[in-house]
Amino acid sequence: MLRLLTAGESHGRALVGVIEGVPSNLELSADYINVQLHRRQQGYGRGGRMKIETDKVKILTGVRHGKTLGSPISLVVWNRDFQNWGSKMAVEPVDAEIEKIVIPRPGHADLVGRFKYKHEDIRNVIERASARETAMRVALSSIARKFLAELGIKIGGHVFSIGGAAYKTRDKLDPMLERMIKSKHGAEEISLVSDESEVRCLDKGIAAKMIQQIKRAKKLGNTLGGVVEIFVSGLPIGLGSYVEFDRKLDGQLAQALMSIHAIKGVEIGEGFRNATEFGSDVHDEILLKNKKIIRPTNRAGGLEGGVTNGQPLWLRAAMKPISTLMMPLRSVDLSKMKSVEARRERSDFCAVPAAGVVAENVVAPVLANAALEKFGGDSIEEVRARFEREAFFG
Ligand code: EPS
Repeated sequence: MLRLLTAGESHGRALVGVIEGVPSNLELSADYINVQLHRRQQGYGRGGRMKIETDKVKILTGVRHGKTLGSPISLVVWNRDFQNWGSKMAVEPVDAEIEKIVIPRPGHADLVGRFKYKHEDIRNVIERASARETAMRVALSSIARKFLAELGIKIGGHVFSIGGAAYKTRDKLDPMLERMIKSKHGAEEISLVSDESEVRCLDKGIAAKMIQQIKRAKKLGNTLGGVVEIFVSGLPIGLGSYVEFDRKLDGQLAQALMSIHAIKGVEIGEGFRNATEFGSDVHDEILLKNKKIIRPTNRAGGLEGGVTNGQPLWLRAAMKPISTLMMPLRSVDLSKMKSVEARRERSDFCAVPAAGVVAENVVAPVLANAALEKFGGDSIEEVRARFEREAFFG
C-alpha cells in the first residue's frame, strides 16, 4: 500500500516528499512529474509568486535507470524564493531582529495555529499552512497517477465555475464529457483540452466570464473561489468496499479532496442535487443490452456502496475564495489586543484552476491503493497480469 509524506515551508529551502509502496519496474522520470507540477502553476488569477518559481522535481531515491525499485521514492523541489527570504527563514538562530506577524487573517490557519502551537510569530503558521505544500503532494501523487495509467485508468478534470461564472445547465457539457471520456486518452482528454484555457474551462464563453470576474475581484482587492470537476475512466467494478466505514472509497476520496487547501465541499456525482429529487429520478437503472448490464445514467458518480461500479468516477470540489485579501477584513493585533485590519500579504486572487490540477492528482493515491488492495503485487508486471486477468468492467 502507498504511504505519502510531505515536508517543507513555503519560503523555506525546499519541499521534500516520500512515497512508499510503489511497485517496482514502473517507468518513471522527473519529466513525467514535472508536467503535473507545471500544470499546477498555471491559471489566470495567480499572484507574484508563480513568476518566481518554476517548479521542477529532483528524484533522490527509489528509481534506477528510469524504473522504480520498489523502495521508497524521495523527491525534492527547491524553493527559488528562499534566496529572497534570507535570515527570515534560516534554520539556525539569527542575531537580526525579525519582525513578528501578530495579526491573523480571517479564514487562514493564522489564529488557530498561533494558539495551538504556541507560536508568537504567525509566520511560523503561514509557512506550513500555505498551499505551496500542494506542489509536493502533486509531485508524489503523480507517481500514483502514472501507476494507474499503466492499468489504463486515466484522470482528467476541468473548472466548472469561478465566482458567479458557471455552466447554467449540463445539457451541452455532459455529452461533450462523455465523448472525451470515450476517446483514446480516456478521462485525461478532459485535462488535455481544458489546459488550453487560462481558467481550465471547456467553454470559451464561460471562460471569458470567469476571467472577467477574476479581473474585477483583483481590482477590488478581493478573491474568488469556484468548483472543479474530476473524472476517472477505466476503473473496474469493485475498487473500495462496503464492509467497513474506513474502507469505503467515497469516504477516502472525500478526505483526499477535502485536505486540499481551501476546499470546503465535496460532491460525488450529483450528490447535492440528488438530495432534492425523488429517488426514482436519482438512481441509475440497471438495464440489459445484448445480454450485458448497462447503466443509462451516472448520477451516482461511479460509486455505489463505496465501491466503483464500472462507470466513470465523477467528483466535484468547491474551493472557498483565498483568505488573503488586499481589501482586508477586521482582525485583532494579538500583541496589543487591539482591533485592526488583517494583514495584506502577497497571494493569489484565484487559484481554482490550480486546485483542479491538485484535485486530479490527489485522488490518484487513493485509487492506486484501492487497485493495489484488489490486484496487488510487488512489481508492475505482477499487478498488470492480475489486473488483466481479473479486472471486471461489467
Ligand atoms: C499562498 C500564498 C502565495 C501563493 C502560495 C499559497 O505564496 P506567497 O506567499 O509566496 O506569495 O502563491 O502558493 C504557492 C506558493 C504555490 O506553489 O501554490 C498561501 O498563503 O497559501
